[in-house]
Amino acid sequence: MAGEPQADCLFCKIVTGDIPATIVRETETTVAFRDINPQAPTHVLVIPKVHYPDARTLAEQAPELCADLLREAGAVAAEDKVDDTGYRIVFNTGSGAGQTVWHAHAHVLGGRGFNWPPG
Ligand code: DGP
Repeated sequence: MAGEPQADCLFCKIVTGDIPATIVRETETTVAFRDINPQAPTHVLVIPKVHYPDARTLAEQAPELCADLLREAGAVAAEDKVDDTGYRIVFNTGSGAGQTVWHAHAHVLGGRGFNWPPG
């Protein structure tokens, strides 16, 4: 259920520290950590501490938390010094779009060039 910790959720376990991660920032409501399979020199995932299965549910049920995620994405980019050159924030939403972990997360990618349209 949205908002409730999920026993079988990988990212809930990163929030609790049961699964280790390279955490780069933490706030009262969010955690940011490096992706295990980076696709760019900067590839950080920003997640809400509370479980929501995807970006749409998060935006609909907790819009202020959704804004926290976007604010933190910018802070990560600034800390990694990729904000001047530009960075990409990606929410894969649904398996057809590549979502594999069902705990809402923003990918923050930077430090290289990007193509449009994305693959
Ligand atoms: P997505 O495919 O959009 O659901 O993104 C999930 C991302 O999570 C993917 O880029 C790889 C990353 N990931 C999966 N398992 C782990 C893990 O155990 N630790 C970390 N740091 N990242 C993980």
